[in-house]
Amino acid sequence: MRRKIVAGNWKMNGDLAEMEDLLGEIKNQLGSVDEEITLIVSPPFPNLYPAFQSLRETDVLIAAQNMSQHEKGAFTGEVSADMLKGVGAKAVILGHSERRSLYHETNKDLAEKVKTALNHKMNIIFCVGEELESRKQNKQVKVVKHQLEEGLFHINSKDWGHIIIAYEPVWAIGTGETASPAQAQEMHAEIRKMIAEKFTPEIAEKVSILYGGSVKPANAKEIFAKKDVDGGLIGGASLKADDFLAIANSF
Ligand code: G2H
Repeated sequence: MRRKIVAGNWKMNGDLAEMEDLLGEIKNQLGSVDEEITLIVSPPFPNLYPAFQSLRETDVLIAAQNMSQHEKGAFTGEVSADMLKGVGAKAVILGHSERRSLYHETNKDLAEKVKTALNHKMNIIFCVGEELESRKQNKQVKVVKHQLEEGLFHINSKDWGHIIIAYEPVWAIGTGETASPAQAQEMHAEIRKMIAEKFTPEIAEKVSILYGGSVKPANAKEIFAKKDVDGGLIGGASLKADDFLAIANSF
């Protein structure tokens, strides 16, 4: 059985006090969430360690939102895998569309980051997704395949245990637009097929593939009900404890 995961991507939101409030509310309601569900939160860099301290007694995992491909040295403004692990991050989100579009991260950069993260035995939430133009031209599968082939498929079969994939159609991110459950299922099944063909059907069957893009309590249930959707990467709605946990309870 695949791991069911609900991951909050907090993006650049919340100062320390606001985060402590949010985590306090999340912790108060953790008892309502099925033990089978893995919860992940992704605070901005300065809040990783306080989040780690706050969540010590819980099973909630902490992910960073980005990571350098370099180990150390003259890379102003960058943060290394060792540093992230040192402050309690067990995972990192790589290839989010905001990193790809606003900070020009290429598939080649991501391939390097993936290598570094795996060298440090970090878990990776690897994001893929097409822009509206590609969807209109019905090229979404081709685009996602290219992102996976260039950015992720160089890994060894043994490393798949560290990988979670997030399918986030760019046109559905923070826009209020959501892919229909059928559109999400169709792409998730395609991604699983790509992994089965490049690696093995067994590996493909085990990888958790999350959907991301305007997931909220009102639509999570029908999206998560799809066979190849194993949870969500949640932006805006993860900033409210009630919404985040309602989504976690939507399987
Ligand atoms: C997509 C998603 C989280 P939102 O970026 O990664 O954000 O749920 O706000 O669309």
